[in-house]
Amino acid sequence: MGIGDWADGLIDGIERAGRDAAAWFEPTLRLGVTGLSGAGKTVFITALVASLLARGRMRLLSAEAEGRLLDGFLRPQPDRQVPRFAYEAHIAALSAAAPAWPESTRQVSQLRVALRYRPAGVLGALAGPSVLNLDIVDYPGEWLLDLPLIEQDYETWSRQALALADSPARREAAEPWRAALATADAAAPHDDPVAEALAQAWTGYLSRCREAGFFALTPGRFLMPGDLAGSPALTFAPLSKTRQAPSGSLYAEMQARYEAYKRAVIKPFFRDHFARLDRQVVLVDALDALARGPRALGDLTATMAEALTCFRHGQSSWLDRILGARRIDRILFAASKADHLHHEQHARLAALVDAVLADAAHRAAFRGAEVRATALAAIRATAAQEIRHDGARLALVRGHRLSDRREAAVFPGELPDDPAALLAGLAADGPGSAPADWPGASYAAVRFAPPRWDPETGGPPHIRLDTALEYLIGDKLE
Ligand SMILES: Nc1nc2c(ncn2[C@@H]2O[C@H](COP(=O)(O)OP(=O)(O)O)[C@@H](O)[C@H]2O)c(=O)[nH]1
Ligand SMILES: [Mg+2]
Repeated sequence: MGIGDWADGLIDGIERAGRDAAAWFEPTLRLGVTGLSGAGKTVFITALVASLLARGRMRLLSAEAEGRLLDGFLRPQPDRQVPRFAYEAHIAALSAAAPAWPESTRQVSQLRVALRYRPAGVLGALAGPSVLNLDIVDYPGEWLLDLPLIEQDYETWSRQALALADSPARREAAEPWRAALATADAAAPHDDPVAEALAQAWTGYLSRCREAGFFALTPGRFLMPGDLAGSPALTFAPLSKTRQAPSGSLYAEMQARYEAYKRAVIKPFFRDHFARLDRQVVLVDALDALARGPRALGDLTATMAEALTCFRHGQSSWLDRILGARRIDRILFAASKADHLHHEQHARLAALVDAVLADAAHRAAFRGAEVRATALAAIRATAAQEIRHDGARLALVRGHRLSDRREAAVFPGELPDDPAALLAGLAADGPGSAPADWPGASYAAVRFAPPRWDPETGGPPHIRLDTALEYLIGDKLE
């Protein structure tokens, strides 16, 4: 590092200190928000931030209920290398004349909300207000699936990835990939167009799997390249080991790129983002997986178990070393979009997420973190309704369908009363061999348009967002 860089760093520091002098002494809490694609991360963060800026609907956040939460406001982005969460664009979409769901983002992003509060008790009355900086970090859950690759060599990863692509459930999605693979010669001299074609075929296979409802798709960054699209570290594919793979061969180059992916993509993510989190929300769209059928629910369960190994001790010696004594001390597992169900069924939805995660949660403690499961809707797009149909009482939800904005009452189906038994049955069938449909049950997967609401009165209507927040940050506002 030259003197110039050093001086720049210093000036940068002074500049920031001047602008935000108080921030130096203020505690910061880093809250990670993750979940697989479509789980509801962007909507969750947008609703959470809106609800902290105008707190009309946060009655179950105790600092708010006790009148101690004085103010919430956005602060400049503390980490310059990390994209800012596009809060304004998302809130503009949601509060437009015809409200629309925000665009999904495909990379890590972050936002800082400062909360000014009066500490509880005598101290609060004497000492005056304090400030907590809440840094919210949004990252794709798919990236967590890359952790095992750090300790896997190319040969092992290839063997497993190729075997999965050959499994009965995925064989169809892998058809074009197999055709591309058949034309490649691993021992031949490396040629960029050949490598690119293979990487493209592999990415195509992953995205067809995603459309079919599968989540276990490595490398995690291929479907969410962020700013790395097209880079050589993302231009590889699995190959079977050949007897001869001299240096300069396709196999050797793929192997080198795989190692570069680990070094330049996976490790920096865990080191710079994951390892710095204090608390974590994991959103799970369990209802969608249930509606897609046994196979999708089984895959979700297996994928979540895999993703959550990152939160446990002793799963990766590399990660244990990076984390050292640091740890996440609270994790909230939340079934998102609970407004798709009548509130009578919310307990069953929470039980379903609990069952989806039970395996992962109970096999080992999450590095000593406290763990809780809940069902919530970051934005409530429906109202509950009960009707009588053929003499039976049906508990429905009513909202505007996203497709045509017409009002519709939907009976999403009766959730299983014993989700653990249901999942045990799926696991017994073995991976990928579960049937595609539920015998004797069906679930409607309807997308609703977001509701209209007046941002002046607080954040959007929600279900248990305030309870979730109380669990995640309530103790830091005491
Ligand atoms: N009804 C309802 N739909 C939601 C909610 N959260 C997310 N969604 C739906 O799920 C879609 C994906 O959510 P998003 O936050 O973009 O998912 P991400 O990929 O995890 O960031 C949205 O476009 C909405 O259609 C919610 O709280 N209620
Ligand atoms: Mg998103």
